[in-house]
Amino acid sequence: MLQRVIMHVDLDAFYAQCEENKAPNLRGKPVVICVYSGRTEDSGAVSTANYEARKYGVKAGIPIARAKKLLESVDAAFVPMNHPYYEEVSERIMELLRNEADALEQASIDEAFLDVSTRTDLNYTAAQESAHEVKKQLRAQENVTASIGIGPNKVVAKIASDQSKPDGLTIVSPQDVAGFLAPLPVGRIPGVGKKAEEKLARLNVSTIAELSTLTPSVLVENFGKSLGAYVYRAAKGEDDEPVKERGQPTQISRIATLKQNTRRPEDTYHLLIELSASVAEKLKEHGMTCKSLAVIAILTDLTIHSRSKLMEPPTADGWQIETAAKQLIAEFLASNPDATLRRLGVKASALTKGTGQTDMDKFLAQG
Ligand code: TTP
Ligand code: CA
Repeated sequence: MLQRVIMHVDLDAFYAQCEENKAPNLRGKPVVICVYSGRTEDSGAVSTANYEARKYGVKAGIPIARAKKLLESVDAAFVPMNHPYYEEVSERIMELLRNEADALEQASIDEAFLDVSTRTDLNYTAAQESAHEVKKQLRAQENVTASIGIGPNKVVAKIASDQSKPDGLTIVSPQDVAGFLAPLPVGRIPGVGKKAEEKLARLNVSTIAELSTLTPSVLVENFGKSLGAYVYRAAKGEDDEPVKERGQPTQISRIATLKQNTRRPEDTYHLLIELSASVAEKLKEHGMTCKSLAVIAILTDLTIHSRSKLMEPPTADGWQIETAAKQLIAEFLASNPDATLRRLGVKASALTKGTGQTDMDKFLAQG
C-alpha cells in the first residue's frame, strides 16, 4: 500500500485573525466578522468570530443581532467582512506553505493539504518538526495561528486538524489511526453532514467505530455508490486521494485602493507601477506570460469597469505591463469624463506557459 505523510493546515478563526492584525487593539476582545445585508443597521449574518467571542456562543451563520445580544455586556468589536483583504493574506500564506511541502493543495481560503512524504522520509517525528516549523513561519511572517493535523492520508489529516483548536497539533501515525477514529462521532468525517448523521443514527450508529462495522452494501444502499464507498473506507481511516496541485492559473490580478480618489492619470501611476510589478512577479513565478492585459477601474460610485489590450508578443515583463496599464488608464479616463477612480486593478489573462514567444513572434519583433 502507498505510504504517505499528509499535513492539513487550518487557520484559526481566519477572517478574525486578519482583522486583529490590521487593528491590533482588537486583540483580547471578542471580534465578530459581519456580513451586513444593508436592510437595517444590524441585519445580516456572522461570517466568523474569534475564540473570545465563541465563548459567548457567537459563531458563523447566526444573525448579527443575535451576536450583539450575546455580547451585550462585553466590550466586543463588530467588523464588516473584507474579503479581498483576506484573499491577499491567504495567497501569501499559501505561498509560505508551498515552501514547506512536496506538493500542496489549497482546499479553501484558509485550508491546505501538504504532502510531506518525501521531505519527512515517511517519519512522523520529522513530520512533527515540520509542523512546528510551519507554525513558526506562520507566526513570524503573518502573525497567525493554525491548527494542524498529520496522518497517512487526507481524510485522517483533516479530522486530526479539527481535533484541537485553536493552535492545535494532532499527529496520527498509521498504527494510531483506528484508535484515534474509533470514539469520534461520525459527523467528524468530512462529507458526513447532518442528513447522513441522522440516517446513521437510525441505524444505531453514532461513532466511527460503530460505522466501521457496517458492510459496504448497507452503506451503498443508504448513501449511494460513491458516498457509500467513500464513507466505508474513511471509517477505516483509508483514503488514497492524492494531494492535487492546483492547475496553472488562468488569470493573475492585483487590486488596491488609491490613497485619494482621483481622475488624473498621473495620480494613478504610483499604484499602477506597484500592481504591475506584483502581477509580473506572479507571472514569472508560474513561468507564464500574458497575451491580454487589463486595468480594472472601480469608481467612487463603486461601479467596476475594465479596459484591456493585446500584448504582442505575450509578456511577463514588469515594465511592459506597467506601460500598458498606464496607457489603458489614461484612455479610460479620457473616454469617461465623469469617472472618478477609487480603486485600481491590473489583470493579466490569456496566460500561456513559457515565454509565449514563437519563432515567428521573435522574427516579427526584430522588425
Ligand atoms: P472556517 O475554517 O470554517 O472557520 P474559521 O477559520 O473562522 O474558524 P476555525 O478556527 O474553526 O477554523 O472558515 C474559514 C473562513 O471562512 C472563516 O474565517 C470565515 C469564512 N466563513 C464564512 O464566511 N461563513 C461560514 O459560515 C463559515 C463556516 C466560514
Ligand atoms: Ca479555519
